[in-house]
Amino acid sequence: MKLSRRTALGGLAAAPLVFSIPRFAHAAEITLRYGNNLPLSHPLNIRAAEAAERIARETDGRAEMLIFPANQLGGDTDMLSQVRNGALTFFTPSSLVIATLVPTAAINAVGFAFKDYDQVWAAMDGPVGAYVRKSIADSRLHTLETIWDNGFRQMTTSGDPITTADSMAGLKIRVPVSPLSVSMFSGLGASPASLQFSEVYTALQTKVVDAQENPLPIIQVAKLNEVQTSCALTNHIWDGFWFVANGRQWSGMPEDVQEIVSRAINEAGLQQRADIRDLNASVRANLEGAGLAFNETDTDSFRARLREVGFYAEWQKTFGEEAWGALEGVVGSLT
Ligand code: X2X
Repeated sequence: MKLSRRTALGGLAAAPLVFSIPRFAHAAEITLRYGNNLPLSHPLNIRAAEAAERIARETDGRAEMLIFPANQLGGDTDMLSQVRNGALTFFTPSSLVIATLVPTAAINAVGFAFKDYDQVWAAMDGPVGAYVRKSIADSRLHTLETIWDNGFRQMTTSGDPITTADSMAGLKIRVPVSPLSVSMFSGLGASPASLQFSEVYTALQTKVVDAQENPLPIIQVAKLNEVQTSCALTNHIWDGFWFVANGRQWSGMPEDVQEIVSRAINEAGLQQRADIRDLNASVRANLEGAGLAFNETDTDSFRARLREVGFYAEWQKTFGEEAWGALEGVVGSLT
C-alpha cells in the first residue's frame, strides 16, 4: 500500500490513498469515491483497498474506487451528507450512525441482544439485515448485502474500573452520534456525550470525557489505550458498518460494473469479518502489553438496570413490531 504524499504528511488536504491499483492506458470512465472514519491499519481499510484493486482489474480500468480513510473528508455526520448529496459514492457508517437518518438501522445495537457471532450473522445476513437494507433504500441510498464487522463494543475509562451497572453513575462517557447509545447510557445512569469518532482521542486526552466504548480492534488501531487505563469487557452492543452508496450514482452505473463492484465489496466484507475474528484472538493481549488493564463485568446488572428503566420497552416501540420481531426471531425474547 502506497500513500500519496499529502496523506503521508498527515492528511492536511484531502487526498485519496493511492494503492497498487493497476495502471491502464485510458482514464477511468467511472470514479467511485469512498470515505470512512477509520485509521489505515484497520482491516476495513485493508480489505477495501483490495476491493479497489479488484474493481480496477475486473473492469479493465473502466471503474476506479478512490478511498478517503480516517475522516479525511470530515466526520461521520459530514460523510453521511456527502454520500446523500453525491459528493461521495460510498460511505461505511456504523449502524449506530446511519440510524440518525434511518432510525430502525440501529436495531442490531439493542443492548445485550446477541450472545455470539453465530447469532449476529444469522440476523444480519438474514431477516434483520434485509429489513434494515430495505429501510435505508427508502432514503435513496443503496446498501450492499454484506455488513462489515465493527465488533462487540467494550467500555474503557481513565477513572475507576467499570465493573457493574453501579459504576456507570455520572460517568462522562463518549458515545457515537447515536440516539440509541445516548438512551442506553443515560438509562444506565451515565452522562453520555455524542462525539464523532474523529474527536474521540482528543476528548479523552483532554478529559472532556473520562470514558468511551468501542470494539477492541478500534481501541488498538486508534491507540485509545494511550489515553485510557482500563477496559471493561461488557459486549454491550454488536456494531457493524453498512457499505452504502449514493442511490443516483449507483443506479447510473452500467449493470456489469454494478455486479463487479458488488461482488468485490461483498467478498472483501467477508474477509474483513474473518480479519476481525482473528484480531479478536490477539488484541486483548496486545493491549495488555501496552498497559491497558482488563476486567470482567457483571453484565446481568447492566441488563437488569436497562429493563428497570424501560429501555427495552421504549425501543421495542420505536423500532416497531416488524424489526423487533425479526431480531427476536434470531435471539429470543429480549423483554
Ligand atoms: O465512532 C465509533 O465509535 C465507531 C468507530 O465505532 C463508529 O463508527 C460507530
